[in-house]
Amino acid sequence: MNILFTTSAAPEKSPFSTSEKRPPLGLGSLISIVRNMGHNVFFIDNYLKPSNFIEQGFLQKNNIDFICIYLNTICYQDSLKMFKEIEGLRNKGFWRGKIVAGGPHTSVALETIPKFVDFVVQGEGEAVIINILNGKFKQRIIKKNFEDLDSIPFQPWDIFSKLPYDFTCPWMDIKPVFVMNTSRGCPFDCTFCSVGSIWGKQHTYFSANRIISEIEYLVKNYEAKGIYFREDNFTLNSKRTIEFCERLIKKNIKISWACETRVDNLSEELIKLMSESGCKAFYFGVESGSQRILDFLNKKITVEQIENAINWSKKYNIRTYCSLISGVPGETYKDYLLTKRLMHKLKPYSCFFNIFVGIPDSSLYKYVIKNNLYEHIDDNGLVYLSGFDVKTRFFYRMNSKSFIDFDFKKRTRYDRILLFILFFIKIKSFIKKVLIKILPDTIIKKTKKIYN
Ligand code: B12
Ligand code: SF4
Repeated sequence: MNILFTTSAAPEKSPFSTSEKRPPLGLGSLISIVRNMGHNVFFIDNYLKPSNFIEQGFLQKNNIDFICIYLNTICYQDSLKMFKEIEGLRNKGFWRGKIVAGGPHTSVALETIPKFVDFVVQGEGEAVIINILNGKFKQRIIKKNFEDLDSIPFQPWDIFSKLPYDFTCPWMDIKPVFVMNTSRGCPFDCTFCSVGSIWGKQHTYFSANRIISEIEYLVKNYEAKGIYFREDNFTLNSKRTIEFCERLIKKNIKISWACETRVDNLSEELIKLMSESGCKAFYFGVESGSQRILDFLNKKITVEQIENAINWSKKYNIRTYCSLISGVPGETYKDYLLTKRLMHKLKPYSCFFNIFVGIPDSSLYKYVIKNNLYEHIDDNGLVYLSGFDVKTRFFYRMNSKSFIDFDFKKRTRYDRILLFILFFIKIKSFIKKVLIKILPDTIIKKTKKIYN
């Protein structure tokens, strides 16, 4: 059979960055499984590069039997457009194949998926994809967990490596860096995160051996210099982390690697071992330097754990990136200052403030809706709190219209302080500009010397 796997294009405006283009690893697993069964696979990544393949008759020309689409909430408007175009073809009798939808959006907003979509897969696709293609499923909505992650074939790197994905990692000065995802599910329940409702609390993972085999394959066939573990929490299972590092060292595999992790499951001893095995960077979900906000987010970490993790990482030459959040309900300017001061004190390699936007099905989302704390909900169901526009100007130095077409009006006390600071910054730069214009060059040079 001819099977097409595809993704949806990113919207023109989005409160989440859509500029990082990496191979879609979930679809990758399914592509490899379907190929191994002898089917003919096609792949179009509209997120990487939008195409109007449906209009151009791709489905008819290639006799596609099944179109398998990855859905996420941010890109869902484009998915809807695709669905409607495909159904249009079917109604006119131009195409007779089936539509299969999967990906995070199927778990968080099932009700938004049109009834004419033939199969909707929630959660993992590995255990069900073959039976869907074989016509063994009679029900439309399917959910079946998959335990044996080690049995998943390697990613279709032959396809992915030829496409213009980002094969770098911002914290490693090497190339090519390949992304891997080696675990699923998270036992934590951070209120702003929707991973729990997509994957559940059960944590399943590739064994250290399975990860190392794919790394060896990437080194041998694609001259991989680095691996970036782009997943929720690479180090959740410490036993696996230790085994992974020890094997890399024992097998003398010279690869640099980076991972996303939490500050609470790292000890100095473990960081030392990770560094010895080639670990070069950590992406930490730090979120805040205010214990009050960390507790409100149910992050289950302490400021002390943040300090320890960053200081130990520095000691063993591991770069740290801290992902921060601002604009959650009840946050004050003082909370922001605590975060800012913590970052100044710890000096991570880099850090970035993300402005809170509620993702459907997360507990904070439900809390915001229940207590009517939002000022706007967009077409995808994302919720925006008052002052979103002030915070985009303050944290991103951008107008909120670059992210969402909406006029925010209400202000919290925190917003008013940020507005005052923005005003002060504007005045300062205005005075600077005027002084540069009116003062003679010699004085400006002298003042610059003094200040430098
Ligand atoms: C790594 C990652 C990225 C990477 C790589 C993305 C990628 N496409 O692989 C980058 C940085 C590029 C990225 C970008 C974005 N991401 Co992201 N990302 C993740 C992360 C941490 C892991 C993704 C992953 O590899 N999962 C493992 C694989 C195995 O799972 P999977 O991709 O979901 O696929 C499985 C199933 O969903 C299913 N399936 C998927 N598609 C299909 C299709 C069919 C037909 C079938 C049958 C089954 C099926 O089967 C697959 C195998 O089991 C997740 C969090 C998470 N734990 O999932 C967030 C996550 C998926 N991202 C999210 C978001 C919002 C985005 C962005 C929209 C914005 C952003 N910058 O964050 C973009 C969109 C990119 C895109 N095209 O999808 C959200 C999605 C929420 C939602 N409700 O949709 C998540 C859940 C994180 C969160 N904030 O909650 N992301
Ligand atoms: S933010 Fe990370 S640790 Fe918290 S629930 Fe989400 S995936 Fe788990």
